[in-house]
Amino acid sequence: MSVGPLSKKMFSRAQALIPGGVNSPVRAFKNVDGDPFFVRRAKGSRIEDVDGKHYLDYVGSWGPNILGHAPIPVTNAIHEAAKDGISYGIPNVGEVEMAQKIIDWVPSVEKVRMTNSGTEATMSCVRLARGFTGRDKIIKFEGHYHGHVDSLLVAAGSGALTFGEPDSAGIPQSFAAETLTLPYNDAEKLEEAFAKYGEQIAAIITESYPANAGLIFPKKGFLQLMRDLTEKHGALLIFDEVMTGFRLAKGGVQELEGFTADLVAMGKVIGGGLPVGAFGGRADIMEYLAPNGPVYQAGTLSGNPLAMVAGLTQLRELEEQNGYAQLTNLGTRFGDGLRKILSDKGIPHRLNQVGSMFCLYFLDEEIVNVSSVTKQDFSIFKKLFWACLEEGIYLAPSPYETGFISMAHTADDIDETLTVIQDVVAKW
Ligand code: HOZ
Repeated sequence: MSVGPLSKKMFSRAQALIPGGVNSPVRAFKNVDGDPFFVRRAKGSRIEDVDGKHYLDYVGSWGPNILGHAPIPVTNAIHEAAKDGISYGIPNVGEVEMAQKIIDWVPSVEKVRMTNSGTEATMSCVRLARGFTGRDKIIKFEGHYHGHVDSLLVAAGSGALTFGEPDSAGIPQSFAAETLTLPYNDAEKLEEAFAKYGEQIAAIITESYPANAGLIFPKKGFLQLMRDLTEKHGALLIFDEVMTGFRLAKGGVQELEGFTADLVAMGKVIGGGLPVGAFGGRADIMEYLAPNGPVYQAGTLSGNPLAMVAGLTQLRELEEQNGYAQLTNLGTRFGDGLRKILSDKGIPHRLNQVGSMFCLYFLDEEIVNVSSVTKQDFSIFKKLFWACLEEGIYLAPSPYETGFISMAHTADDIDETLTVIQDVVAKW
């Protein structure tokens, strides 16, 4: 199956003008061996492409659209706020309200600064950790993706895994040398790294629940081990909650796991679909930032008034509509239904799902890190992806990406999706 003629035409034009025809590699559909469709509009749980075909969307702009596409409270709030100015570059009230909301909701965050993306947030956390500790080395885990930050684009997940180039060209060896990459969920390797380099390690950075090599959960005790080792050796623990923050619970995985990090990177849901990131943590560490401290970090558009209002409105709606319970119900309905369909058909699989996030793996073993993920037969995923797209179900176009359900999805949407998948696999 391929996409419609107008999408094809637009993609040819885009490829002549934009590298690969896309502004973020994973959008190019390379990992499903095809070309992308171009969106015309989106509303609620559905997208319409330029050829007029409709899709039930399980990508949701890769996470931010937790209320669905173009939710009226958010579009109204943006519209109203825009009348008073689109950007000031001067402190505005929305920034303070957003800071208050984050500090109220996210355990461990005592002070917070806004950025324009999750990449900026993780990059700033790493710089701050280095500035605060006076050390250079960072530990990251294989298959964890923290945006396209130089020192973190080593053995990274998401697009970097997709294209089989874990180490991007253009990153000096000397930068990469300061990044120690370890297999996730491997306690022994983590202890060894601290035994060897403990005095030089500024921080561990970890995705709270790794969600860029599918969706992986920490083994029992692994988060605590990170906490204990960082404390013992005077290093910081950075939690990347860009994917999970505000999506799984008000306080993200820190709340779910009853766990606190020193610094937290946030993004996606917090911006209501506009380009937003944030990072925060212990006040004594955050005070190292300019203008109070020696670590420079800045942004002309950071704390943009429209982005603040969009994010605040989205968070308010989530709270008022008891969103997390609703999302968990939908996620469970989807997960249970999908497991049953695949089990009945005897298709080996693992479906990792928490709340409204999920990833389907076509192998039947516990997924502990990126080595487990790459064992699966990707051709099965591709077959499912295209068959679903044909029937108007848009799954993430890569087996390394996590799927998202929004509050605009209904139980009927979930059942429609399950029926499509059941019909698809019945023919296998
Ligand atoms: N895995 C990425 C989100 N964390 C996909 C989105 C992108 O890189 O454009």
